[in-house]
Amino acid sequence: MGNSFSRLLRRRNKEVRMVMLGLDNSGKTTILYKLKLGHTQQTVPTVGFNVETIKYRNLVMNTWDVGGQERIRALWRHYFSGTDALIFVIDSADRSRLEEAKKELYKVINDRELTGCLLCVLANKQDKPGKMEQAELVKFLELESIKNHNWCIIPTVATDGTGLNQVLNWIQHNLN
Ligand SMILES: Nc1nc2c(ncn2[C@@H]2O[C@H](COP(=O)(O)OP(=O)(O)OP(=O)(O)O)[C@@H](O)[C@H]2O)c(=O)[nH]1
Ligand SMILES: [Mg+2]
Repeated sequence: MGNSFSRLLRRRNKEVRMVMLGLDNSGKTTILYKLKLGHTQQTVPTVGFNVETIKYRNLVMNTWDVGGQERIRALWRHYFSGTDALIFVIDSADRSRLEEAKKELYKVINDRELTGCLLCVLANKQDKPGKMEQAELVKFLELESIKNHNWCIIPTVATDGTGLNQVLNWIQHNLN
């Protein structure tokens, strides 16, 4: 009885580590605070990181949001160790930088320290004119070629929260 109760407690409080990466201005910090607070915060470019604990169903998600400016991308790898789920955020409307985003995505997911972690690609800013749609992004980013990660792509609008629940839901379903 006592045993199964403590097992239940442990299960109810499963801690996971999520890391959010992506180019600067893609929407990572907006997502973090929308998830944490339920509303949109004014953001400034992140120099360093933000970290918040997000409770979702049986999970306690320690969520790291790391600044994406080019000169600080070399720091990303310091956040990899022990990551259960990588959320890679794309500004779907910033077509001139999609190639750069793709390059950074593959650099990250081929890092040994991220072997086996879940990969959730967010096609963010779907509210913007000229955005690339999900199906087109799958092709452009060649996601079908990814064999070393369980991956998904989810269209989102961070500013109003569209799709964010689906992100947490997919991660929760696919852990274990
Ligand atoms: N229209 C629209 N704007 C968004 C969306 N998501 C984020 N933004 C805006 O994009 C800008 C950048 O958002 P941030 O969350 O600061 O971007 P970031 O990825 O944290 O950037 P770095 O910290 O520099 O890496 C802000 O003005 C947000 O309000 C979205 O889905 N739609
Ligand atoms: Mg930021």
